[in-house]
Amino acid sequence: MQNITGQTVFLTGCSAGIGKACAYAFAGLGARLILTARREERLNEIAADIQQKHGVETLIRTLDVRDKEAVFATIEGLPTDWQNIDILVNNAGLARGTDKLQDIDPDVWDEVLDTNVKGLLAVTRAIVPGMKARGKGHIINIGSIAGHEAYPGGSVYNASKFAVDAITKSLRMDLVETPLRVGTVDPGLVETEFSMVRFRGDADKAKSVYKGIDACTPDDVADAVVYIATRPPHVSINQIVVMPTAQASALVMHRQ
Ligand code: NDP
Ligand code: 8X3
Repeated sequence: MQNITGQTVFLTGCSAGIGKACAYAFAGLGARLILTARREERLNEIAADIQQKHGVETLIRTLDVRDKEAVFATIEGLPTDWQNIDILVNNAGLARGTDKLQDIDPDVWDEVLDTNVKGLLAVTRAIVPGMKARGKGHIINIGSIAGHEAYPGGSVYNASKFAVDAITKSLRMDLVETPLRVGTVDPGLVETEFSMVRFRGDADKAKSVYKGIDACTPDDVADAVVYIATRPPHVSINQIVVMPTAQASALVMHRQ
């Protein structure tokens, strides 16, 4: 296992769920963290708790990844001692509803694709040139089983996560002549705020997604992310699929 103490990790969407768990997991290994998301108050609470528990340095930036000008300005404007980002975790993302394509409000296409795809592109575009110049860097994207298999009512979210898979593979090729590494962690069901967001606060609907299933936790996914980040420099873990034991594919699961 590679020591990543003192390395700088830039995380998107770490005010909740998987991103938040990744922040704690990296802090536990002594990394310094740039914590980003839209909800500043949550970031403040998380940063304070992380500093208290792990004593690592943190920097907070409120950031909507859909705003590419803000993405570029935020990353360009980082204090000098935070500019050398070693690890990027592209985690910010969401789904909205499970409507059939013919019934989806077109604004939903923009929200989901602008976040999951164009947001990831913007953050990556802003950070990779510096990594390349320094000859050091690791990009870890959070994809999904929804990027491996389409399912009914998944058109837009599926498209976004298939795109994450394609971007990951293509970027790995674009960087093959460099020491940089690119990987994805692609989870199945993980119990987070994801379904509350997907179903716009309908708690019963959100709960039913995980009913009778011992779903993965955000920590299970963070565990895979730090595994990828702590391999020796000549080893690239390109993809990890993390599923609950009771889930065999996007739609095949055993509910108690
Ligand atoms: P949560 O809803 O719990 O967390 C999502 C995070 O993304 C929040 O911190 C939110 O922060 C942030 N976010 C959303 N939109 C934006 C935006 N425009 N700009 C910046 N940050 C944003 O969901 P998860 O933790 O489950 O989701 C994390 C990732 O994991 C997503 O990419 C999701 O697609 C993926 N995933 C989730 C699975 C699951 O079953 N939960 C399974 C497979 C993949 P804020 O609102 O403060 O901006
Ligand atoms: C989230 C998992 O199966 O709800 O990416 O699409 S799923």
